Formats: sequence, C-alpha cells, structure tokens
Amino acid sequence: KPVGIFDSGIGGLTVAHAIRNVLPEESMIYFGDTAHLPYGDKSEAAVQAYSVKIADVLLNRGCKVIVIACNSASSAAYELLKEYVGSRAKVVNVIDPMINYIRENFKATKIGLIGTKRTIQSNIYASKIDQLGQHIDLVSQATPLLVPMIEEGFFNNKISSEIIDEYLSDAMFEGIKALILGCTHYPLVKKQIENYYQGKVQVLDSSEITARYLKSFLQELDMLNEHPNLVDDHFLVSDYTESFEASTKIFFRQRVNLEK
Ligand code: DGN
Repeated sequence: KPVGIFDSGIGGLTVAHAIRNVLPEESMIYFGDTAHLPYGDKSEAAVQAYSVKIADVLLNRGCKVIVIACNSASSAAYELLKEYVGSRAKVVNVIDPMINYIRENFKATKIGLIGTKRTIQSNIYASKIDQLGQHIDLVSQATPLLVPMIEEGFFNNKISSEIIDEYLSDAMFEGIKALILGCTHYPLVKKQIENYYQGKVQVLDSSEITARYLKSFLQELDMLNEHPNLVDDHFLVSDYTESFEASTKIFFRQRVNLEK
C-alpha cells in the first residue's frame, strides 16, 4: 500500500523527496492541489474542505498513510482529517515532527518562525512549543510572498534575495538561535536564508525531520512495505501547470509525469 502525500503545490515535494531517500522501498502517491493554490491565504474552512477531498482521492488509491506535507493544511485540518479518515489510514502532519525535534534540541533560547498567514495566525507552533515548558521565546512572522515566488521558480536569484532580506531583517528576529521554516515550500530557499545568516543561525526545515518521523512511525506499527520490488510512484495535480512539472525536475532529476 502506498504512502499518500499532499500539498497545495510543489512545496510538499520537499517532503516527498526526503521520504524517497529515507524510505526507498515505499511507493508514493503525491497530490499537488494546484487548482487551489495558495492555501496560505485561504480560510481555515476552505483548507479543511480541500484536505478532505484530497484524502478521498488518496484513500481511493489505497494509501495506508496520508502525510499532510503542508504546514497550512497541517495547522488547519490535521485533527479533522484524523477523525474523517478514522481507521481507514493513518495521518501524519509536518508540525509535530518539528516540535519533537525542538524538544530534543533546544531549551531556554530564542527561536524564529516564518510561514504562511494561515500557519502563523493559527498560533499552532507557539502553543505547542509553550506546552513543552522549555522556556523558548518564539517570534514569528508571516512571509506570504515566498510561496508564489517559489511556485514561479523564483529562487536563488536577486529578487528572491531581496524579498528574503526584507522579511528577515525585521527587528523581532534579532538574537534568534534557530529559524523554523514553517512552510514546506521554503526549503527551496534554505541556502539563501542560511547565506543571509552566514551560518550564525540554525535553519530548520521539516522535510527530513518528517521523513524520519514517518519511518519510525510506520516501523512501530509494522506497516513498512513488504514487497519493495514493486515500488511505483504517481504524481497527481488538480490543475496542470507547466511550472509544477518543471519543478519536479529539481527533486527527482527528471520531469515526472503529472496526472490530472
Ligand atoms: N507549502 C504550504 C505550507 O507548508 O504551508 C504552503 C503552500 C501555500 O499554498 N501557501
């Protein structure tokens, strides 16, 4: 049974790519909801409705687990999806693996967070980090220009540098020890963000952290693929876009065939 993964667009491919590396023996079905992109500016109810529809598609294709490879959908729809999916499949989000990582690695320090409006407004990172009781001062800012910029293939260039500089130079981020990339699109500009901080701030992205979390989660439940010779990946989109197909090359070294 395959691992289902979804996001509004190409951002979740950062997670899918990490899952491919960490779990080479699992088949994946990836769904990019390009018709409704970006999720980050939509209401909670809209993101919940899209997520339920996508869960139906992934369940119909027999997925054993659904990975919400999107922070906006993880913050808006994780609890609802868990309930909706029930015993038909497991549901994993990208926020809890990051919170585990913070719990194990940080205490009494200042950490920054950037994400979409939906994720930042949900306050989910702040409340989960508060619950850890590790005296972490979390400062967060929505950075809504980054997703459309990245979807258009604008990264590692002058325009993306200027936008990143503008966001990160906000005084609230002074003195942070780490910056959480609270959006699955942002690993595509991780190098630029690291360059901005010249190595003085640890930049944390959830792709690999989530992939490792998924591996131990499936291992514990004894749900790993027993027929690894039959690995077969599929990439679905709700609307075909040239930029999505071109971007798949960055992750999988070749353009992958998109099914609409
Ligand atoms: N990749 C999504 C996230 O992690 O929040 C954001 C995508 C979007 O639609 N804005």
